[in-house]
Amino acid sequence: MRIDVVSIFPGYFDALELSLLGKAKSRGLIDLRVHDLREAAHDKHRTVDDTPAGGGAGMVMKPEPWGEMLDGILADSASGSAGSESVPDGGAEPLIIFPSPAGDVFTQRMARELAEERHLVFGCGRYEGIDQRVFDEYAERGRVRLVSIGDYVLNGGEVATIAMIEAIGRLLPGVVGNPESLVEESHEEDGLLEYPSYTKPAEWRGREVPPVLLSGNHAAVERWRREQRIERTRRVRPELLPEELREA
Ligand code: 6GU
Repeated sequence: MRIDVVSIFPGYFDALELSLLGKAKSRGLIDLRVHDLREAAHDKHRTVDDTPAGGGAGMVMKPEPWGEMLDGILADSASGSAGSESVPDGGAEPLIIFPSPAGDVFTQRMARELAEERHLVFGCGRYEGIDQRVFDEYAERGRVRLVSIGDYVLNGGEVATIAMIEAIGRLLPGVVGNPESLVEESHEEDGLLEYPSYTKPAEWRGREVPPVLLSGNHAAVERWRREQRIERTRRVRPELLPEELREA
């Protein structure tokens, strides 16, 4: 998958060099390109923001640098450098995602959908947001989505973008070594939260690993884990419980 990120703080994305995602990048599974929006601002001070039309607090991101940057990325994508060989939706045009608290909420389901894309472009806004005409322009020319990572406010789209890239990236073929570890976890398959995990030693500070996990009885272990998942979900996130597990 190709991923382009546009931001005035490209340094945020150094974090994606670490761990599993960094390895996926160096192995060529993820082609991540981070762009500094200021490279497309041509005045002496490389200005990317201005006062809001109609007045009010804060600053708004100017449309021209966004237009130049996104035009360049879209032209490059169309010229065929996004590696259409290895992805199911390899022929599709890029999807532009603007992280925004006003967007659709990002979920594991959305991560799975986005993992099918050939080319994602993340446009990270700062300040009070980006001039509306940027969204309108690219929605008219192609595919645009506003996406929120939850009901709280961040200072910009960078941290939200990192979260989304990590959730999407780990679903790409070959990124996670053991694909089985993708199946049993929270929000996957049946929508239940994860069961608690333990390792050695069998006793630590007087706290024991639940005996069933040391019993060697595989069926009993599976039963216990499922009960734990249901109990935890009922306690912490009752709204996630599937209909048939709800108590009247
Ligand atoms: Cl995607 N952006 C910002 N600025 N704040 C958020 C968010 C995104 N998602 C939740 N809060």
